[in-house]
Amino acid sequence: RSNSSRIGFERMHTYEEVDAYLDELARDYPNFVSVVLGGRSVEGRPIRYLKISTTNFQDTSKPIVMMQSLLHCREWVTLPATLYAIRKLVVDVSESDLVQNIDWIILPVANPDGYVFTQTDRYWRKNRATRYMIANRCPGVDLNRNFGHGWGTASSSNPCQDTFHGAGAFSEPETEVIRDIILEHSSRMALYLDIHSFGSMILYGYGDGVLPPHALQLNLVGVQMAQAIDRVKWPSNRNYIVGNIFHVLYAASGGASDYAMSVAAPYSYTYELPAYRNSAWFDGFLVEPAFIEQAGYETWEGIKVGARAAAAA
Ligand code: ING
Ligand code: ZN
Repeated sequence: RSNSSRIGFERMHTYEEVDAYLDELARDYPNFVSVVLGGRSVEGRPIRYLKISTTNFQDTSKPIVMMQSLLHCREWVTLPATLYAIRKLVVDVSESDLVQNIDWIILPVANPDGYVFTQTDRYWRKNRATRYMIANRCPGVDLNRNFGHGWGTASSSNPCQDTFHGAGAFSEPETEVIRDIILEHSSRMALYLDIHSFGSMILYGYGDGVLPPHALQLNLVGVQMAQAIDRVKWPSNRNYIVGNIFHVLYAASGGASDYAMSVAAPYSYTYELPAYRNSAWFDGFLVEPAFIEQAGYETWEGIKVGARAAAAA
């Protein structure tokens, strides 16, 4: 029977492979996993996500954990981190409390057009919107500047920039899909994780430096997640930093995790996974095959801690 554990961690996987894998999981675990078509990308690709639940999302007393990867398509290592979590939750069921007590929503490829494009243009970050082009140049909107919290206040209005924010909040179909998932489940979304790379950080809102009233709890759980990750790393690599987006990184508006926190999830983080190389700066986006599984394993340690803390809160 089940073949679906065959998506491995010895190499990266394409959009098509991941999409097929979601169908396999839904077929092999029909009472546990379903695939939902959230919408379509600018170029028409399906944006599909998994719902994982022992009670078919019917038990409205359960908290929900949502996670997504590849909103920025060059951040390839974020995909195996998400696939690893799926494996642990669905195939291995190594931590049964996490599926008994929590419903999960997992969106592995949040920017499918961009991810396909990075097969030939490796450092592309944005989506592939063409309607803002100037003299046939500069496609793309930064999807992590296109969400509705503080939109346009710390981002670029220049389509040629990597932080171009688009025509308005949720002007892009890719962010609309995520917004609709968050709003549909806002009453019980306990934790939202937007997985990026790189920098070894666990970041919380808001991107303008304003802290929410529960910032101390956000920081505390973030530190617990970071410690759990660092515990499984080589001592020389114990380097996770936890803090507010603005205070530890830079000002940024319209981010996904800010939006999720403002309307739904009390615990909402942007993960910056580590760079698994350290020569040139841009090398941090490249992924050494030997580190793919390690990235999944480390990240999962943090996800477990965050999920349990948020579900118990
Ligand atoms: N970093 C994030 C970026 O979009 C971030 C940092 C986090 C911004 C949360 C806004 C909100 O710039 C990467 N590596 O993409
Ligand atoms: Zn990113």
